[in-house]
Amino acid sequence: MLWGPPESGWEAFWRHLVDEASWSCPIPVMPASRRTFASTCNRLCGRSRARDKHRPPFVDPNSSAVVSETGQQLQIALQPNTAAYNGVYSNSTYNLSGRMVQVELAQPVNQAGWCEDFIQVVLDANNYFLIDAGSGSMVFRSMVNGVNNQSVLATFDPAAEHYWRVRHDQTANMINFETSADGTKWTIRKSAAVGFSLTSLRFYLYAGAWGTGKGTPGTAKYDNFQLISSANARVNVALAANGATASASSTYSSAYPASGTNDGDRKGANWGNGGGWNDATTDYPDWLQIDFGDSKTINEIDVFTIQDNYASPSEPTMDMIFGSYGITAFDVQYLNGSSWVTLPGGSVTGNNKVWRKFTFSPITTTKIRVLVNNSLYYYSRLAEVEAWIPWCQILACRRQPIDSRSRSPSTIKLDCNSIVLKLGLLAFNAAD
Ligand SMILES: [Ca+2]
Ligand SMILES: [Ca+2]
Repeated sequence: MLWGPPESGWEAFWRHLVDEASWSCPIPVMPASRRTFASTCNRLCGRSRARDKHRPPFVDPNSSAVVSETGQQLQIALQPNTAAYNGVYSNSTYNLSGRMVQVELAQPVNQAGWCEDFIQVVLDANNYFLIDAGSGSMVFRSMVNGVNNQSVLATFDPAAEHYWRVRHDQTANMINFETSADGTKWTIRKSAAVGFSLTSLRFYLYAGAWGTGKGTPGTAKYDNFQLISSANARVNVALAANGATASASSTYSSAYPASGTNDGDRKGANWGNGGGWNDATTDYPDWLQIDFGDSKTINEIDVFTIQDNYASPSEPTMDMIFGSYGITAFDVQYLNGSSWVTLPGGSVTGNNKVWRKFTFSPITTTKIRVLVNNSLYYYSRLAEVEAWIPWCQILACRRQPIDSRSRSPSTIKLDCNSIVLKLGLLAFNAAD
């Protein structure tokens, strides 16, 4: 029987797309119109929801496709020669703004025909994003107000398209459909305008077969489902725009203010006119401090000193070196209670790099500083200081108990830097 009614957190319900024979609407004929199948389903989904707004579409415990969790993988085993769909979806809704949802397709169903794998990000039956692999090809679909905008990748390679994701690019306000062989390097397969509100979406993972099914349909295996921030959504808590304040041990004049180091410009443009900090003493140490204004958890600090061509600086790269005015020895520190502590690996000597990046296990603090022990040409000079929060601080990610009926209540894994929502927390249970 079905679990009822929806509860907070993740909980899976059986999702079953009814056998084609029981549909009242025309069923597309394999293979040319396979691509219209999901939209047909979703028309029916809308009808289903009209009966019970709390239920996802096609919740049906009688699907022959068997959903299970094995080794923290979601597995959906299709039955021979049978048209049936099944899977799981998030009971809670999530905000996709500035985020991306991704999954590893550890094993696709038989690609010889009739059978398909899906990830779907759903507002309602007429508004959703979908990635689908079936019959050896892939579909990337943006459905907005019932209008289908999709692209087809003619050849689905399970190794090359091993990871799938739907990513919201917040800067461009576009949805990107992407695939990856290794989960690191991604290829954009389709981009589409957002088209509907992203603030309250559900995630579906399912698989199935239509038509006559297949004699050996296989089993879909999904793993490493994640909802994480899009790359451009990281937060620099050192920015004045984010509430931080910069101060310094001394300032040469009002033309070289500490506030030049947390204005978002790494180059130090407008040097001598507010673009960066220059201290007032020819001895050391000096310090440049960033007060976050609140306690923040960070795992990366970036320090940018002045470029040789300070009158016409370019965007810094990790390889850019200086030989004229930059800081050559410094400690990157954070406030621990009332003491300044140097970060692991945060003590630098012999520096000639314009940009130094420091990454470390997350720390929580209210202030950081750069303690300058030496520099070229008499004074300490900094163009920018950044402090970045880890992914897990960006999401309002809740580690909450799994439904008590789950057989695997201990399989939640939250990785601090990526927030891995292991599929084991999808609390489906075949016995229910
Ligand atoms: Ca700056
Ligand atoms: Ca000094």
